[in-house]
Amino acid sequence: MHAIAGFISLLGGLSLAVAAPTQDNITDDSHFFGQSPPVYPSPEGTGSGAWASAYEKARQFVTQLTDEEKVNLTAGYNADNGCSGNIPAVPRLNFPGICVSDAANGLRGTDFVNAWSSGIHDGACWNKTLTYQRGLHMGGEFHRKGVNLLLGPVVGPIGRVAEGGRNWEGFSTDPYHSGVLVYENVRGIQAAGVGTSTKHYIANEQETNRNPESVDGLDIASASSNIDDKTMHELYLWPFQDAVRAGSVSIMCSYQRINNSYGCQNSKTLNGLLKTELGFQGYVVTDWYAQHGGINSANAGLDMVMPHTEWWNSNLTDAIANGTMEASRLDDMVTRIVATWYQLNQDTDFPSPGVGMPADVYAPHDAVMGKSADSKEVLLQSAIEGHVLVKNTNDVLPLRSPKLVSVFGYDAVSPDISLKKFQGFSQTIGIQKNHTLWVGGGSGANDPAYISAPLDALQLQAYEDGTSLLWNIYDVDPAVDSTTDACLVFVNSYATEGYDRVGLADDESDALVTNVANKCNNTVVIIHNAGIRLVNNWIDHENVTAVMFAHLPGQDSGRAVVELLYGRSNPSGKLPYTVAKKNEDYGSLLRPTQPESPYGLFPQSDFTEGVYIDYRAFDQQGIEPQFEFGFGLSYTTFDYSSLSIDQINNGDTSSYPPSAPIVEGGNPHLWDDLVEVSAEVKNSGSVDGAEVAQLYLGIPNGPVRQLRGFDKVNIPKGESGKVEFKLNRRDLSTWDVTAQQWLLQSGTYQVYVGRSSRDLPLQGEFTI
Ligand SMILES: *[C@@H]1O[C@H](CO)[C@@H](O)[C@H](O)[C@H]1NC(C)=O
Ligand SMILES: *[C@@H]1O[C@H](CO)[C@@H](O)[C@H](O)[C@H]1NC(C)=O
Ligand SMILES: *[C@@H]1O[C@H](CO)[C@@H](O)[C@H](O)[C@H]1NC(C)=O
Ligand SMILES: *[C@@H]1O[C@H](CO)[C@@H](O)[C@H](O)[C@H]1NC(C)=O
Ligand SMILES: *[C@@H]1O[C@H](CO)[C@@H](O)[C@H](O)[C@H]1NC(C)=O
Ligand SMILES: *[C@@H]1O[C@H](CO)[C@@H](O)[C@H](O)[C@H]1NC(C)=O
Ligand SMILES: *[C@@H]1O[C@H](CO)[C@@H](O)[C@H](O)[C@H]1NC(C)=O
Ligand SMILES: *[C@@H]1O[C@H](CO)[C@@H](O)[C@H](O)[C@H]1NC(C)=O
Ligand SMILES: CC(=O)N[C@H]1CO[C@H](CO)[C@@H](O)[C@@H]1O
Repeated sequence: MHAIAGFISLLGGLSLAVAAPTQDNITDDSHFFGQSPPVYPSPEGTGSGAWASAYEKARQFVTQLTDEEKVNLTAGYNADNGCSGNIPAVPRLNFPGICVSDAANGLRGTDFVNAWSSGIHDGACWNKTLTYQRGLHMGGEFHRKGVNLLLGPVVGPIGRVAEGGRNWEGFSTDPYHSGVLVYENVRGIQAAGVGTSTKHYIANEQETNRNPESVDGLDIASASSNIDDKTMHELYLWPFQDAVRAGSVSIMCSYQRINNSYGCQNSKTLNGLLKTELGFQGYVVTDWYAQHGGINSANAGLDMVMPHTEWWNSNLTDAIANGTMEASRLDDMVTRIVATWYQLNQDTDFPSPGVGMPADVYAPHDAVMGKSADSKEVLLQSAIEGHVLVKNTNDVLPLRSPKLVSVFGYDAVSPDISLKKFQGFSQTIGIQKNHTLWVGGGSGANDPAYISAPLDALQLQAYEDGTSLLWNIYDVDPAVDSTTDACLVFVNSYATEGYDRVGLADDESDALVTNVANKCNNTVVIIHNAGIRLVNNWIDHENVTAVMFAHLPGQDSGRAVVELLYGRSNPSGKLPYTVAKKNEDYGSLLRPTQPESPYGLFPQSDFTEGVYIDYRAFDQQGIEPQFEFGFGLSYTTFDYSSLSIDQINNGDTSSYPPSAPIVEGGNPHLWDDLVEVSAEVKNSGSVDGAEVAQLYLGIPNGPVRQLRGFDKVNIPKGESGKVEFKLNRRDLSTWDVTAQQWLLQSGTYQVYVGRSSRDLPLQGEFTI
């Protein structure tokens, strides 16, 4: 039955059913993948561990509900407020309803909130404490605005496709890095009493054909991400596992299909991987309008539909009456939803859903303060630490009391932000040409309380220290004053939900950089980049002396970059992706999969590269990158020594994890620490700084190197610090398809510790 679920829903989900496709269009034998195997019934939430009390209260609550009330709790409705979605109240039982809203980098579409740094920027910080703090403070804003559930964080897309339009919303192209940060972020946000809906589950790796569409009367399904089980576990599912372990109360299912079955009705990914293997206790909510099936989707493990449903409503109770659905499934859906409300203490300590958030921000409304003065430091620190310095010839940076600084480029100035709900859904030339880029576009955009644009912050600096400034924002070939000490060129690289990027560089920005460099022997390039930005057209120009990837810092953008340019802060960010020397180096993963022409009714995206994306692919194929994953410069230097490796597994080298009841995150023994590694890092330069020490592991039969640890430490000049890494059972294991388990590999594990994925001065090994 499940084998044709995707097919049935496709027909039902689209308005124009012309030239009905046959089953053959799905099970094309030339594809090595079949369909997602059926996994039924949907596992009920058990209320294990930390959920016990919340489940007890939720079960009690659910016994008091009528059928209509139960059905109401499973789907959104239009509440005429500024929330991205709403669940109606049950006034009879003092349940006020639920407000859910975007985004993972600040509350979108309202006032009195901060625009935080985006996922890619947070990833570039490599600072676990900061990721937690950023989450905690941002979560506080959602709480004060009565938002029960924050629609984030993002760990899918992870960044398989270099031009992917939403890669900037996630932390990193590495599953371990992404997993560590999503864990901290979920815990931080939820510590503020606001739920997280970690998204987009799963393998939502391109925007092209993410949704079904109708072309010339033919219905084209969304792209299918076809992934083998090993790759699924070791790459795409990995960070979701960390999010579930952190207690993420919700998971958002994705638009596209997995092995030909839609993300929100795929019983293998929802009932199987998420609810059985990972022991997920919260609820699965659709991405907006991502429901394509009725009772099928409920039976496959979907719990809530947004923003509303044309499929469920009384059909759920009809289906129970005629035997197509179990009553216990509906009770489980509602129990999971209500349990999260109790789990986050939203029953006792929560403002009215969406308070002070009118649907139209220009309609009369009360001023409800989301932001808080005590967030200032974290907001600025998270903006600063995500900048990555990649070139600094002869230490031209930091600037040392310059008499004249010239500023160039459209990205230096502030935008017009009078229009709330900034979305910028357009992608034609690859840049935001009229203003600085602090965030990408689409539902992941955010609304700043103010913007510190680079030129604004430089003006303040000039006022403070007597620097003279010249600026020319819109000329592509500006004149340069010959007495200029430094030419700062600000450009950007845009990306938005809804579109994959049109390229990894653009001609106009490259021309601007080259034109300035031809006239100015100290050209410093700062790029606000929503994803990978190639620099090969000018990186070797002798006058391009310094380059900074500034990512998407949020509203403190200009202030942060000036702190760094003037040396009051020392750059400490590292790239969470690989910058290639040329497009072709990304191979078939440069661009999204396109449907076959003229009409591929069921576009197929085969993930045949396995786990070999980003640096794993460059390492495997021996391709020299321009700037490797994990790379970033500082104003000081760090020396590595004294590698120490200790096996602390007490002789337990069984390749299987000890069996244990599944808790959130899966088998709890996967988190048993088995090996401890440490090293000494000395700050050998002349200023204080912070280093992100990285540990890469060569697992027998696996990729050459995979990130399995990082430790960011502040080290004063001349001093040394210890960096420590703990490797748990999952870190050392590979997914065994036959055993359906994470298994340790017997053999020699290579251990590398250093500054980036390719600058690894310390090497050792251990054997299992
Ligand atoms: C997808 O198909 C592959 C190949 O048959 C299989 O290994 C994998 O488990 C399937 N995954 C899902 C989610 O259906
Ligand atoms: C269900 O929700 C709707 C709003 O969509 C509301 O009008 C209706 O009264 C609710 N029904 C019950 C029984 O609470
Ligand atoms: C029940 O589902 C059908 C599609 O199968 C839909 O047309 C109908 O509107 C649904 N009924 C309700 C009450 O939502
Ligand atoms: C049972 O009810 C559901 C919802 O109305 C409907 O989609 C389905 O076709 C019905 N099945 C049978 C066997 O009547
Ligand atoms: C920049 O602003 C001008 C004037 O408002 C507008 O015509 C142009 O389309 C904008 N360019 C971009 C790339 O947004
Ligand atoms: C570098 O800048 C100087 C002006 O400071 C200019 O004379 C020279 O031609 C530039 N070099 C190149 C390669 O363009
Ligand atoms: C640029 O040229 C000026 C004048 O020749 C020289 O004083 C200065 O050191 C040069 N700057 C750099 C960064 O090479
Ligand atoms: C990490 O972030 C925290 C919180 O903002 C900050 O106090 C700390 O200095 C940062 N650590 C490093 C090594 O940069
Ligand atoms: C549009 C399209 O590709 N349709 C194909 C679906 O499968 C049948 C049977 O294999 C073909 O005849 C159609 O051409």
